[in-house]
Amino acid sequence: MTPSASQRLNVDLLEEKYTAWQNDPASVGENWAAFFEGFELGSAQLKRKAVTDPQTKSSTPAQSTSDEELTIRGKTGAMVYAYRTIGHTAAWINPLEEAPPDVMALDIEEFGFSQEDLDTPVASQYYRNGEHMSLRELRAELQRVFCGQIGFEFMHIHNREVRNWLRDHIESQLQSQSRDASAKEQAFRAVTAAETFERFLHKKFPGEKRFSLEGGESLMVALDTILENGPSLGIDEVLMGMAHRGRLNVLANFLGKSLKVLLYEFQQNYVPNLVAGDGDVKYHLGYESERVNSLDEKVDIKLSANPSHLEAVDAVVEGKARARQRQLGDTAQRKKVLPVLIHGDAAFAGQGLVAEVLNLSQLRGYRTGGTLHLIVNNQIGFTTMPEDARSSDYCTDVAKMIEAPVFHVNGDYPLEVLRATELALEFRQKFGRDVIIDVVCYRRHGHNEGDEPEFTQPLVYRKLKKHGSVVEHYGRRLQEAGDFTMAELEAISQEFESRLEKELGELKELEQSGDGHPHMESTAIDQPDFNYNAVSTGVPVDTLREIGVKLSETPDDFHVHDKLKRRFLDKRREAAEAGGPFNWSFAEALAFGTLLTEKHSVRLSGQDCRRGTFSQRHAVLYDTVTRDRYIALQHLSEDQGQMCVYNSLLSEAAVLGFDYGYSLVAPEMLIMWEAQFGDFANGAQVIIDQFIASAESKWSRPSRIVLLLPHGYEGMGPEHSSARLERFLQLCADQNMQVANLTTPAQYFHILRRQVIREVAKPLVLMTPKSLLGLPECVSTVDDLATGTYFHEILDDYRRPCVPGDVNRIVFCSGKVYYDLLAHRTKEELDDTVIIRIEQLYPLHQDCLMQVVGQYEHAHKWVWCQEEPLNMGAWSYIGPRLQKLTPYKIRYAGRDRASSPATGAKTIHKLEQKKLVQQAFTL
Ligand SMILES: Cc1ncc(C[n+]2csc(CCOP(=O)(O)OP(=O)(O)O)c2C)c(N)n1
Ligand SMILES: [Mg+2]
Repeated sequence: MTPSASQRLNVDLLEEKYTAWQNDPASVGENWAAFFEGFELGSAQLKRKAVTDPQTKSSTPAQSTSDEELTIRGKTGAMVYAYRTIGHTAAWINPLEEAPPDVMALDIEEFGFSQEDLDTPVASQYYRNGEHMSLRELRAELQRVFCGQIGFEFMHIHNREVRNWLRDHIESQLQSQSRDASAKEQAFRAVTAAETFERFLHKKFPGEKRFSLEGGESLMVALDTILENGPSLGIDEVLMGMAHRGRLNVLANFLGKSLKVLLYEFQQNYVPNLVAGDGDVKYHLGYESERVNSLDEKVDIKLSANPSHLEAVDAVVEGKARARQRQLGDTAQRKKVLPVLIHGDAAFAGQGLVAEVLNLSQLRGYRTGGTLHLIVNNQIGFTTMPEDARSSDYCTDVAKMIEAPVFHVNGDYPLEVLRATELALEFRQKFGRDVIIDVVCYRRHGHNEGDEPEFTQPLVYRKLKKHGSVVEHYGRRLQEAGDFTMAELEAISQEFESRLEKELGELKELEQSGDGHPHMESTAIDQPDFNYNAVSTGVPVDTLREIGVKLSETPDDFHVHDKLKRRFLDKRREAAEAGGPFNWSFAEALAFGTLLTEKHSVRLSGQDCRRGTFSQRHAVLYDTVTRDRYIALQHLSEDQGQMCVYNSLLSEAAVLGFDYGYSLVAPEMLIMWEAQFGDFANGAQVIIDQFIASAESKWSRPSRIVLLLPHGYEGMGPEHSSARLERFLQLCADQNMQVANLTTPAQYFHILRRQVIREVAKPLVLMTPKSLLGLPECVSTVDDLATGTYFHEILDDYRRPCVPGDVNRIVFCSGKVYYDLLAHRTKEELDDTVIIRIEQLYPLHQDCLMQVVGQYEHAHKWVWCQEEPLNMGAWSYIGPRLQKLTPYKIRYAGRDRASSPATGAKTIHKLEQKKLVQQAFTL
């Protein structure tokens, strides 16, 4: 069999390195050197074994006494290398195991040593600079470093500097493990506060869902370490995302949310103090606070509200962090704002969004300087055990795809969690990369407090009954080491319990005295009521010309592709100078350009959006000789806003989540996410349903995010026709967002500008065109964009073929089909029909619509025409609304009910399209 190209490459590389090492061991780096030393050792032993025992095929090295050709150094190097690489498999990271795993691959015999060698002095130039020690000492030391209560995974990292930095820090921490009494006490306080909080709630509100942290209390030590060490490492702000587990505990004990308020939320008669909307359950709410550490240093901590959908908040937190970094001017280093994501073991291993968000972490348009991931690995997901929840050994293995270091820590050892977090923080600040802390623990109760875990996990839970709490284990060790007395530790527990009792007592008094509810801190953002007031989005003609011309220019020494010069830039210049015609993409560029010169920054992200899926945008031009980039939108004026346009990774959910998060923090910017085709937006359905459509109602968090979704029937098949307009319309209520399907470049220009300029903030879902991008009739002129013009929710028929009183039929439509209808009417000279465009479907400007149709008092035939099948498109949304305005039955012209959005055959498409257009004028 011939080896594959990659295999050949690896073999070639190995040979090359091997030869180099034979000539000069120092020339290949220490890991390769250790590898070859071990390799020579093994192969020499096998050769020897084959000579003495030709029958045996075992690869286990024979017990050796002394071999001239095998150096002690070689064996030692191989052993050190093995501990660094797989030492974590022998670490005692599982608190539910009675002993650490016995890993044969780390037996000294594996490296050619025997038990008689234990007192032999050994050394490797790759460990402690060749320091000599007995084999017994070396083994003990390697065991302590790599097989204690932390399992370090870092040898998968390709970058030598990063890997060696980790190695040196992990190995040098050996000497610095001892902590002073105050650090020990602080860790004890953190786990005790967490345990007391849960036990108190358990006692006072039995059976109430709280998703107890019990078993995973050491999480609080990790958070505490961020607060303590963050400021000295340059961290000013922590943006957090987390799911249900331990959330109330984190709110109370890390973010400092008022205990009275938290306890109040548990009361039977609790009524939320909503600004507007429908609110959410207590364990989904966000919170923001400023915390001060023991050195009096401040850190802002913001926990994002999140939906039940596990891991969906990750992308949102990353986007928020990026926007904050921009606001703080920290875009070069990204050290000041730290994203912290807390995950469950089952969710981290199971949810695809995790991989997508990890994949964002080093990308130009999305990086946030590294995220600290904390896994509350309670070794269960609801009732599902790890063996049914993942195909990997560790729940964290997905993180290796970005070569993140992973520290697995035994959750019964708070000080080890402290150590892992210190290292993780230092690592993140140094390298700007993600790092994972896997706190291996257990879940004391059922999934929630109403669940009986013994139905499904009888053995684990029987074992857990005998397993003391984190506080008990840690407290016992502190006593045994003589650090604290039993009485001192009990006093700390008592202090927390008394505080909770006091808060609950005061709350009851407050209720009894009728003095009202405790003060509710809220992260809600209030905003003005929605209205249809026209927003002045027109721009002076001179400004449009000036910007238009700049958008057609490149620097003198820039080599533009010839076709782009002729067909794109030169045409733009002509249009800019002549006041039109402006096509869709030029109108878009003018909207961006005018906003930028008005000092609003603009961010556009999505797959291939720099060029544009349909080669229409060319926001970034590439030099044909050097591939240098030129972004004309960044060169409009001295003090303009910033134009950020990024091709994204091939994900919908993570990228839309990210941009949505960004939009929450940067309402002054125009933030857009573009789907390659609108169909693909359903890959981000969780972000659309759980955040974009409902976040204002649940959490009072407004957003101005824009979704650009190419949509329209052009015979491109089932997957490139529909952005599922019907789904967006179904999500609409309470003026939660705007959904529009436009027909002119000017309308596009105005709606984009309105999105930033308008006071009220609402997401905007835009069905965007494909064929209209190049349709000669689909153009606007400077008069349509000039001062005094604005966006029209409804477009009356300005090409009306007769006087209003003679109109018999009104065809209503939205989007691209307008041009098909117009062509048909012109061709067939159907001069008793007007075509009214509903440009913004939601919120529907009913007054405006009534005013328009009011002119056509003799029109008894009202038709809704759409390209989509009957069960899709806007019909089921708009039909009943139009019906309210007329006593005559609304007629439907469109495709028949269908399970797939569009046919795969172009010929059938054409026939269907012809039919629906004809129906609009004949039904
Ligand atoms: C996307 C999604 N699917 C399913 C659920 C239902 N669910 C809630 S918690 C849970 C188990 C989570 O396990 P894990 O991530 O290990 O967290 P733990 O509860 O153990 O802390 C499941 C399946 C959900 N919330 N989100
Ligand atoms: Mg779990």
